Amino acid sequence: MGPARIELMGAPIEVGASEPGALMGPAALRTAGLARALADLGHAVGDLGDVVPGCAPDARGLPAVAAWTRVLSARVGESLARGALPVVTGGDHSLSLGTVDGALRHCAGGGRPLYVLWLDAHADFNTPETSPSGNIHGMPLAALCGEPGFDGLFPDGPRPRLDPSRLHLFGLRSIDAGERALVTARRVGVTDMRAIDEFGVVAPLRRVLERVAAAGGHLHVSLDIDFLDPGIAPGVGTTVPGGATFREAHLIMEMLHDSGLVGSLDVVELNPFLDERGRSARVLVELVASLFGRRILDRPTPVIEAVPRD
Ligand code: 6HN
Ligand code: MN
Ligand code: MN
Ligand code: MN
Repeated sequence: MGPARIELMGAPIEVGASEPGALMGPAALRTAGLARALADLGHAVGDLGDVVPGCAPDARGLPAVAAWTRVLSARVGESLARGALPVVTGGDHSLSLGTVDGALRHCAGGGRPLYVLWLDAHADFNTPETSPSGNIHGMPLAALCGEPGFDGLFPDGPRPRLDPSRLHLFGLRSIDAGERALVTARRVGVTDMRAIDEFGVVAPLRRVLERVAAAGGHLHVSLDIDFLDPGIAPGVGTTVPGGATFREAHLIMEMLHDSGLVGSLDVVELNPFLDERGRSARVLVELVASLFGRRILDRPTPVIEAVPRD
């Protein structure tokens, strides 16, 4: 049983990053055939187009990110209320301020706990005070968990916070000193690359999924393309060596599919300007298709590799 309907939305935001180009990410994922790949699996898929923020196109800094956060939170909330599974493509990782806020509000309304699996080379747990770069895409989790310094970012009124103990960072291999102190103090779950090298992806991920299942939770997955090794996904402004292999990432996607727990998904940080002939976009389409049920044995032999019959 899959979701009733998958709703794709583009979030061409790049104000949260210093490297320009991520605003082309949603377009590149369309060109790489994301919607078709999911429809070919038998899912009902709607591409709702790009989300439009209520701010001037040249707006910068926190006010611009706040405009994106508000509209994305509303769109994700509406999608979940329709019973659909929203997939938001970016765009830099500050877009998750909106998508996770929307999922948090939806879950709070239904009395369900929200869990977040953050597949990323980075912790994205800086505050304006701890950030060495000032880039907001390195801060969304601190803001969502209620750290100070983010006034005016979220819609007005009371806001459900992300419980840091329901957040799991997976694939971590680059963290700033200030955010490391916060991640430790807030008891965020971490499976860093060292743990993956030692134990593989299966045992640590299974523990995360079992917790979500036992709590009857909604799992929001945020896939930052820099989780992957730059050798297979060079199209991102913040590459860090030593990332996940295709086989590791693929297995994670299959486990997520089999769990049936994923309720919303972000695919972020693809920067087509830095990509090589669409490789990174294609890898992302392949991984997202696996998360939605494509199996190794369903993949037809590419014509070019087929053995001639006579
Ligand atoms: N991302 N920790 C660095 C910073 O500038 O705060 C890198 C953040 C990267 C953000 O990859 O989504
Ligand atoms: Mn729901
Ligand atoms: Mn990130
Ligand atoms: Mn990252």
